[in-house]
Amino acid sequence: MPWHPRSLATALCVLLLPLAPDALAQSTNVALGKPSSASSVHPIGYPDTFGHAKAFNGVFNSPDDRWCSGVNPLPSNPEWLEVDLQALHRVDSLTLYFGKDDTFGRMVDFDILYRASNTADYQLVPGGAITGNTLPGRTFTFTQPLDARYLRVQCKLGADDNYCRVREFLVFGALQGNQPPSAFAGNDVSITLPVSTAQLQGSASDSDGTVTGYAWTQVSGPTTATLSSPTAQSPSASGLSQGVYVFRLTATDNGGATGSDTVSVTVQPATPSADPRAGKLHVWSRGNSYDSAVFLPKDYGTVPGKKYPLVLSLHGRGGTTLDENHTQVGSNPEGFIRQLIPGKALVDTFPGIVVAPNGPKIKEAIDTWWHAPGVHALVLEAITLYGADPERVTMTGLSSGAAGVNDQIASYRSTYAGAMPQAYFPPFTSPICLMEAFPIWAAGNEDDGTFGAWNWTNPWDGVQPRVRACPGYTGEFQVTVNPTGGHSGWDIFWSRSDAQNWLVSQVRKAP
Ligand SMILES: [Ca+2]
Ligand SMILES: [Ca+2]
Repeated sequence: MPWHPRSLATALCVLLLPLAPDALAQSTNVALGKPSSASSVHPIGYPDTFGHAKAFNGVFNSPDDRWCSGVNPLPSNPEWLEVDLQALHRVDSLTLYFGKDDTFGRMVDFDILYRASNTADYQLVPGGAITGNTLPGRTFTFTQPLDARYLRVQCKLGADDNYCRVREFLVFGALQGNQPPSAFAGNDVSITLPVSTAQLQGSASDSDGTVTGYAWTQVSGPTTATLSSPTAQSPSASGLSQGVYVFRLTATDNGGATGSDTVSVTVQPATPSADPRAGKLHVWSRGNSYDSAVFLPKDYGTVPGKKYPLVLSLHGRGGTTLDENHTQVGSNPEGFIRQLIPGKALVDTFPGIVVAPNGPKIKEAIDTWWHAPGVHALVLEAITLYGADPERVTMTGLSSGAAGVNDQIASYRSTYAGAMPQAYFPPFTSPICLMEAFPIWAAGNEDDGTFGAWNWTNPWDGVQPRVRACPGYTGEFQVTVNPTGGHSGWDIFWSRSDAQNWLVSQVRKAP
């Protein structure tokens, strides 16, 4: 018995309306007269006689009013017929009528496919893979309605002459309500001050229409940002401060429906730039009272709150660290600071601050015997001024500079974490065992008359053996003696990496 679409539609309404009278619109043949296409059309009378539109013209009781393929299908290369419903529809059922009568021109093997948009993949309708068909027409009813815009019959085998024939293809359903667009506000953004503008990247799509407008609003943030154009697809947000901002994109479609999405913009604090004096020498002018050459490490100023070790460097009698007018660091400053003049590799790696005061002139010549309270005041001021770590202050000096170091050991030892006197006699403190808690590394040449190697090292009353004999000695008192070289050699010693590391590795002991 042939199927009659009108009685089918009536049957569906009777079935569906009592279930959900308000939710579902009446089911009608929504394929009627809709645009169609086909893989091929039989050339006899093309296109009018057997064109694909014939399958959607509502005439199903006239056997020759049909689509007929132009070639025979293969299972691997089916012939197809497709209708575009022009918008997303709810599809409740399908009915197909095949050849011109019940036997000739049937489709034997075929699939029925659907998709919601032309960017989606085709899917088989439930029960839509048919093989060995013997009926002149078939109906497919779906317990769960399909969301479809495109429907396709894919014919793999026809009866008799193996052409594919569809007299009528009826699609029962109703237009879906307008689907809202989907909006994407872009990937989350992070910027770092001083950059204070972020580019927003909006996009949107609409499955059953077109996107007609964009609107950006600020949801939250530490300040009110300025949007270059709140109705642009991808505006910029400027005037941003440190913190997290959230913006919402709302897209509107041609049916007035909206979809929205949010994006966050994180504004990181600025990376501090290095102090302009970092990684080089500069003059610290103190009104001619121990004006100093100062070295600041390469990362100085980039790490907020970082405390650096500080090394006091004292030159010898007649040496200098500054030029005559104290406006520039001398080209060849004397003392440990000489390791940090431009071009030295240590400039890039030395992790400490070095303060190298310039001795005052006595009459016309530099004649430096360091003034102990004045040097100590300089060190205390430098700790504050340069943000040095008060637990990691050491001192080193050569010759009369080492005498200056000795004076600091004798009078202000609790300020310092260690001392490295070179080419001078040892300090004599009383009682001598007070020295054992204070790290010292002395150096000099045996044949240097001013070094007094004997006083450091002689086994009967040398400072080093006597300190090492103290109860509780902790092994921090060392002397490095070379046999020859006279009154020199300090630059060689200070160029040793173990000596350089020692100066910035000592930590002040509890007094
Ligand atoms: Ca027809
Ligand atoms: Ca829409």
